[in-house]
Amino acid sequence: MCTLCEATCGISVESEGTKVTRVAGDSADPFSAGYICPKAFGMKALQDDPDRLRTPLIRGANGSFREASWEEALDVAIEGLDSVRKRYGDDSVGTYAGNPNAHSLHAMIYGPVLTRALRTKQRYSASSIDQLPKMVSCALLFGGGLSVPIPDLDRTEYLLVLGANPLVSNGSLMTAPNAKARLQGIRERGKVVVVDPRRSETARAASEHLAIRPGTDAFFLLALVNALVEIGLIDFGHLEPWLDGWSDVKQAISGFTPEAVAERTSIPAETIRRIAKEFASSGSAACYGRIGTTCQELGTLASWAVDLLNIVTGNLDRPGGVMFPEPAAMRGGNQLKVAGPGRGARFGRWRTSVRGLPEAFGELPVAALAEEILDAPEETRVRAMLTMAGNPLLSVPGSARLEEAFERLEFMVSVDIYLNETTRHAHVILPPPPPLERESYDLAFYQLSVRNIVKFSPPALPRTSGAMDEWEILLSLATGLMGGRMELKAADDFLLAQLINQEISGKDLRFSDLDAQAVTHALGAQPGPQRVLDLFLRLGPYGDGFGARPDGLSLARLKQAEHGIDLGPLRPRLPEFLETKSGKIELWSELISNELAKLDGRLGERAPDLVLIGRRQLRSNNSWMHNIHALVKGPDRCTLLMHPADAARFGLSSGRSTTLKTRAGQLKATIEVSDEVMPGVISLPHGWGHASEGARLSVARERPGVNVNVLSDPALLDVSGNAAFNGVPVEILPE
Ligand SMILES: Nc1nc2c(c(=O)[nH]1)N[C@H]1C(S)=C(S)[C@@H](COP(=O)(O)OP(=O)(O)OC[C@H]3O[C@@H](n4cnc5c(=O)[nH]c(N)nc54)[C@H](O)[C@@H]3O)O[C@H]1N2
Ligand SMILES: Nc1nc2c(c(=O)[nH]1)N[C@H]1C(S)=C(S)[C@@H](COP(=O)(O)OP(=O)(O)OC[C@H]3O[C@@H](n4cnc5c(=O)[nH]c(N)nc54)[C@H](O)[C@@H]3O)O[C@H]1N2
Ligand code: SF4
Ligand SMILES: [Mo]
Repeated sequence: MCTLCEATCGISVESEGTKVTRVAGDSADPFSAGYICPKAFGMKALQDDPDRLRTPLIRGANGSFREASWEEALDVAIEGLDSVRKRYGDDSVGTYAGNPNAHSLHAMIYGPVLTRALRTKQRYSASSIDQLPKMVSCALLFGGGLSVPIPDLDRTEYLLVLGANPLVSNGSLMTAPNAKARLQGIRERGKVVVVDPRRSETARAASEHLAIRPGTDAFFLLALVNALVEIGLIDFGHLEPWLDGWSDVKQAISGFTPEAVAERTSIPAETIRRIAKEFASSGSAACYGRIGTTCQELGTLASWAVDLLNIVTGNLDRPGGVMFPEPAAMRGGNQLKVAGPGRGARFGRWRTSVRGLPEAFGELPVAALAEEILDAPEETRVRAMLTMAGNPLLSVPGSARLEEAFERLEFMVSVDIYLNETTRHAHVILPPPPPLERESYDLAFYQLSVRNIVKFSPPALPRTSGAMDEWEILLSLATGLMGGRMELKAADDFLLAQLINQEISGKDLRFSDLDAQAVTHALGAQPGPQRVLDLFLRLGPYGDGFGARPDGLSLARLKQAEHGIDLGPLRPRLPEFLETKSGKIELWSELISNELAKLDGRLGERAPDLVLIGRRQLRSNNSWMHNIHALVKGPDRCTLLMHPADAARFGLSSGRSTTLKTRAGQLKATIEVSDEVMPGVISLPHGWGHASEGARLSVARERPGVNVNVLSDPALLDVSGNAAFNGVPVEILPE
């Protein structure tokens, strides 16, 4: 399984000894059927990359790194973090978990163990620069942040896409290998409409593209709902008995008519009316929004409005609409829910000390990290950081300030495979093996998949001798920080015993008669992530229940299915996915009411003259695959797209560079004039800017590009605390 993005494509890896000779698509994979994208070949290049770290590094007093033994590096890391914590308290150590954690079985299980060991409230992750608004809106509507409805891509007759480019990203919050073919299938059955300020690759392959002004998706979506009210096409269908709050919503949104929002969105009223009618009268329809709708100032409201449209047309939780996957192994989320009222959503249990931004799902918004290091009062200041598989210095808004902040840290540890823009600030870097040297199972993304799937990949290659596995690194740090390094097998046995108790005494009473000792025995003595996965699978919805259902799933059985097992299309799950206090779908809430008031205030506002949005590229993977020659060769891709009319008014042309300025910073970018973007909108990809002194990225350095997040403004946030990368007002400075 390729672990580079959410699509989870099956790959076949051929090797001679420890050398990969070939990577190809696995045509027997029941989900991806042989499909791969160019990044999959990067798995081999990543394995071979001489710059990839293979031994721990310790930074000396002169600032340069030296290789160290695992024992020494772990001791220095633990001692350094512990000493800051002893001097200033638990919250003086911050943690940041980046995107690749979600793709690692090891990190998914042992990362949280390490974070808990630190006992800090200063926890950050890439969630708050990504999907947090969708999690908040799902928590409000359904009670759980991971209860995200997924488009039933293979059955829907009408797909309305806002701010997503699955032909390039390969799908996100929508695990769907070969999105291109699946979208083509929808076009053959019906229609695909893409709403995006840029005529993206997906827009070009769609039936229709609507260019929308950045940040105005909530206006557009609510106007669609209003148009349906007006023509009498609201039809909740099977959802009717489960809805709460529609009359409040209906009243609060009534001002956002197609006419009222047309100019603001730049989509004509008659087009809005037509799309509304098409969506509601289609046999089935799914509305789907991604980065363009989450990473904007009204991200939570836009994400909520996406599902409002699905709900008022009866398309939630039915085939061809948006549905809730039922993963084989994943604690929490959609799995093994018991119908009945739940605890509902709670946010803001603690706050950042400078801006008072609320906690959500146990984490704080990472756009606040720089000030928590630089400006917080002495007593609450962050003085040390632990980063795990993250590159915040290229990924988080306000990079210049964050750089200054990281320079100020007293101590820093990074678990990472590269010495890059972020990890160069660390005192100790601990590199896990590359993906092909470890087993994988996607605990996160089958929670978000367009079909129910299970796949397990054993390590494709033997682990390099002397290397430590990712789980061993994380658990060693955790035990060290909990009171002293412990023998790993004993620590893992202890952890497993805790998990077994949680699982069999959980709210699902199906397993309450299981005996913990028998379960422990059945899972075997070999420590590590595999027996934890086995526990999850066996107690999961398809599991063998340790004997209760003899033909059910276990890891041993899954291993026999080399290419994975297709568990079938998504099935309706109402009401078992509901965890709201009322036990219903709660359409109305205080947060939504406040956001609607905000939206109302913006209706009459003039749009900024020029705004910045982002874009992804097929051969790029956020910030960290740019050291692979095959993926970066060719012309410079870090270009600023600008509409010909804007180029003319600023006197600019392709190939020239210009200085851009925002409230957060300024930088020079190379122009690419193109009518792909709408007038008044410019686009720059993220993840570039590899010119940092001291990073060990010899290939990336040759085509450094520029770091767009110098321009992104840490003050532009959605109500969830998520960064608004899209719709940032920009000025072009005269040369
Ligand atoms: N302007 C702008 N900024 C954005 C975005 C945008 O659209 N526009 N998108 C945002 C989004 S959606 C995301 S998810 C974030 C990503 O933000 P981050 O997660 O901070 O950054 P990545 O580029 O994914 O960096 C991954 C890091 O993990 C390391 N790594 C890779 N594989 C492994 C592994 O197996 N184990 C370990 N321990 N380390 C590994 C890499 O060397 C790298 O340092 O960026 C966000 N930033
Ligand atoms: N090749 C590749 N694949 C990736 C990644 C990668 O870096 N490279 N990153 C992975 C990650 S971490 C993620 S989160 C996913 C993201 O997956 P996607 O969200 O599908 O990817 P993006 O390219 O960020 O698409 C966002 C789209 O939103 C548009 N947009 C910008 N502002 C607005 C707006 O205000 N309204 C609307 N309607 N549209 C807007 C942009 O023009 C862009 O086309 O991709 C994943 N897959
Ligand atoms: S789409 Fe590409 S990067 Fe994503 S899993 Fe498939 S092969 Fe890997
Ligand atoms: Mo992401």
